[in-house]
Amino acid sequence: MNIGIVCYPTFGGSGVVATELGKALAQRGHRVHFITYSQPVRLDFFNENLFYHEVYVPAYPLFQFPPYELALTSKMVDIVQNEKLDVLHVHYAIPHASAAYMAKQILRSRGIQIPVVTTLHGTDITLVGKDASFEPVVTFSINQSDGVTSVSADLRRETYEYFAIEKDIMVIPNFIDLHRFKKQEKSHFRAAIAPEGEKLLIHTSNFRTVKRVEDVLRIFVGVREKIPAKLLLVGDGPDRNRMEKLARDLDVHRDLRFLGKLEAVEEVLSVGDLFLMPSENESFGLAALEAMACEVPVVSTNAGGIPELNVHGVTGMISDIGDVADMVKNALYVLDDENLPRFKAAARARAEEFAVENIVPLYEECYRNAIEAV
Ligand code: GMT
Repeated sequence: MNIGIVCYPTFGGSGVVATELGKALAQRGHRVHFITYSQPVRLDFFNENLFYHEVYVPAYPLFQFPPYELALTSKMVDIVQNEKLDVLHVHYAIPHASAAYMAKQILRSRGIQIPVVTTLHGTDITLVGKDASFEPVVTFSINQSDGVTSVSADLRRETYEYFAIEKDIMVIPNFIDLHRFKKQEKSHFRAAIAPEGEKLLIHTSNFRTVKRVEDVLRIFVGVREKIPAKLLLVGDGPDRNRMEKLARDLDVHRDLRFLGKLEAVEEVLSVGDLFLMPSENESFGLAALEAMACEVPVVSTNAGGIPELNVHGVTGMISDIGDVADMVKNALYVLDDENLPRFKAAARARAEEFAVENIVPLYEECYRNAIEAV
């Protein structure tokens, strides 16, 4: 197939899933055209089946808000028509699904039919999409898609609960490249970070409020009171400065490091003993899946789709949102030397169920259905 993928090109989960999907599809012989405003961060290699088309928004003094959606629509029309795409797959409803709807109408007026598949990733539904500023457009553009997928059953449930959706939503979970995400030999790194054999806790996120990074620090404080431990925080975002200050106020700053945005996150995960995901909202939890693939068990909340990934008592432990005391107790249980090897092995085994090879055929099936539907 000749497939167009529209996504955010950033480190965020939806952009990572879209990029990894495009790479996997290209390896399976499809031609994949990425359409977005800059080179996706994980689109970092050459493949004869991969193409990248940049959306350029011309500046004009009248525009207080550059009309990205219009430039994106025009680019979609151009690429569908000239590259003869079979299907357009947009990741994250806002504004990609409505731009795709507009592109589809323009193409129809030119005698070209293009099926649109929309993948809902999370905050496009649970946070931003519900806002009255966007809800009518989100509802309409989902209903106008020829195929709709969500990354967890919980996100599908929430979409039906809050939006008047008439379409079937197919659940296609996040997936992982197990050749890239596996435990690597990084003992020199571990020795540098935890020279006294301390347990190593890891958190990666975009440091937004939904991630509750403050709870990460408070869990770490509780764990460190009982056992020697270090904490690595990967990523960056709005709450980072506040968290650096809080770490100093809590007097744990010497035992943790903020590593910023990292491309090779699997190298850091390879030295971890426990991954912390105390999110308030998480449609799937790709970051936890990446950790599990590197044999790192997860202490998480029960938010959104996390329980569809993290199996309580097997791959990690689950607590209510905000219950820091319970997460401290759970972390200590998982980190106990009697329990840790079992949790590590189970985390990897669970991650293997989400291997890219198992999940990508589901998207191919969805494309075929959408193409037949138009
Ligand atoms: O986690 C984020 O805030 C980024 C966000 C995104 O849209 O890029 O991630 C969402 O999509 C990921 C890929 O499907 C999911 O694994 C994340 O759980 C989801 N984040 C939230 O629901 C908060």
